[in-house]
Amino acid sequence: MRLSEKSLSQLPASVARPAFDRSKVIGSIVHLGIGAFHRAHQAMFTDAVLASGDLAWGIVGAGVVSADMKNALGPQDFLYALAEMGADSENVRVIGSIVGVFGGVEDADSLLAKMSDISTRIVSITVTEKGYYLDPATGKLQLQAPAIAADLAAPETPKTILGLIVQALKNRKAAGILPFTVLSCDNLPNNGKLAKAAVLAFAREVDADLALWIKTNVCFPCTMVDRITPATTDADRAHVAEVLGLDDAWPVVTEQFVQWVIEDQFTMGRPDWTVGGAIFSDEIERWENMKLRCLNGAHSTLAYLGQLTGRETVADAMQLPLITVILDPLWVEIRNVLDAPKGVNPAEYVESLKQRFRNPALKHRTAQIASDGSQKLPQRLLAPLRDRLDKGLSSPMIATAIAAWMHYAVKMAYTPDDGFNDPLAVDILARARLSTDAPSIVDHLLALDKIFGLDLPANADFRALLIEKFVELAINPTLATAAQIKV
Ligand code: CS2
Repeated sequence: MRLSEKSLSQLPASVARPAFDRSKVIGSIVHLGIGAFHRAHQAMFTDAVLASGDLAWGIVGAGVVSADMKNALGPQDFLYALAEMGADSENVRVIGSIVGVFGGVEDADSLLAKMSDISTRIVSITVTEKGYYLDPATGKLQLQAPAIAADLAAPETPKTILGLIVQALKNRKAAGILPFTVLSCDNLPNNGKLAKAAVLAFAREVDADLALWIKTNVCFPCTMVDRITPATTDADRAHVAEVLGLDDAWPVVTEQFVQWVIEDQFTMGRPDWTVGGAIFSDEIERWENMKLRCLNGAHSTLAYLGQLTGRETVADAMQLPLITVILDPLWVEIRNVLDAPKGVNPAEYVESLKQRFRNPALKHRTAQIASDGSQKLPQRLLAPLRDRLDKGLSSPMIATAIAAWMHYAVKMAYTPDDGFNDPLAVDILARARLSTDAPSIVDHLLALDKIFGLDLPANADFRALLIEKFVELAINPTLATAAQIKV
């Protein structure tokens, strides 16, 4: 039997479920990008708000590219199980904060209508780094990206998140309805500011007055989001079905740790997410930098080294002495230029990350984290690198991490069943194949200005260090780097 409103009563007593009247919940938050992360994170915080008795804040989700989530959750009244896994304990609960899901391009018209409606007070987003169509090095909107160009050619029938947000705001302005808040929940530094820059750049192309109105009237709070949430597997589905005694087409498996820090700027009010443990703070940039550099920076490093050592999951990669020998000093380099939030001890923060990465219950694939490197390296590793360069400090471990990404790219360039996911894949792989000589490979990849800007390739000391680390990794017998590389 399938999980649904009707079958809730059959769940074992150990499984917590919504105790509020879901039929009274108002869908006032539209969430764009309803994947596993959103359902492990924001939807859970919002579920706590509803459980506290405030039914004004339900979520209407949208799969921006596909209808898969709508098809999975629709038949189960949008309920799903959230399995929070620790090293030796687990907690499975049913979340009820999602009250509707739009699916992909075919629902774009109804999604736009909902976003234009006065009932929508917040539009939140998790579309990953590349979903903002910003150039990673310059932060400029990629007007030539096919999806953006298509939306600009037909702005009244938008398909991208930027087109949808701008057109919905245009409709609201015309109807005299207050604008919603745009709440970015992606792993980008100053995510609210970047979302604002992307929306304004798009709006300027459509209507200069509208752009000005958005600039003056719409809030784009920044947020720091954190919860390690691997993609759901069939094994997860089977496990959750066993615990529930019911089938759930798309449960979420996550860790027990969760953190959400939000800048408190909302145009039409907001739920009291603190009841679920969220923090409202005006130190958001510090929180974001600590998380992006310490957690995500190390995560990417582990993912590339894990891929080069044949370790499929983060927990497996954490067992390798080679990796911890690199990670520990990497964290020191990052921490030395970190401006941590008040009251947070970065050394303790890093210790807690080690525990989280070692969690054997999470099968977090290094291949998943290794994807989209071009979009991730700048904020995760290049930002602390630049801070160190400004202070005249050398960064051998950050250079090692970047060299590991380069080796991963070269390896994938020579792997016939290409599994290299990156919006810049074609360019990266072509450059990785241009030469077999180690220093030239580094030069060709370092010349990707969309990732490294113009400053890093021009820095002779950094270039030399990067080549040194690239060669070190190439001759390390525990790493399976591409055989073609000549050192
Ligand atoms: C990961 C993140 O896939 C990745 O790049 O580093 O998704 C990470 O698991 C989350 O940011 C943790 O909050």
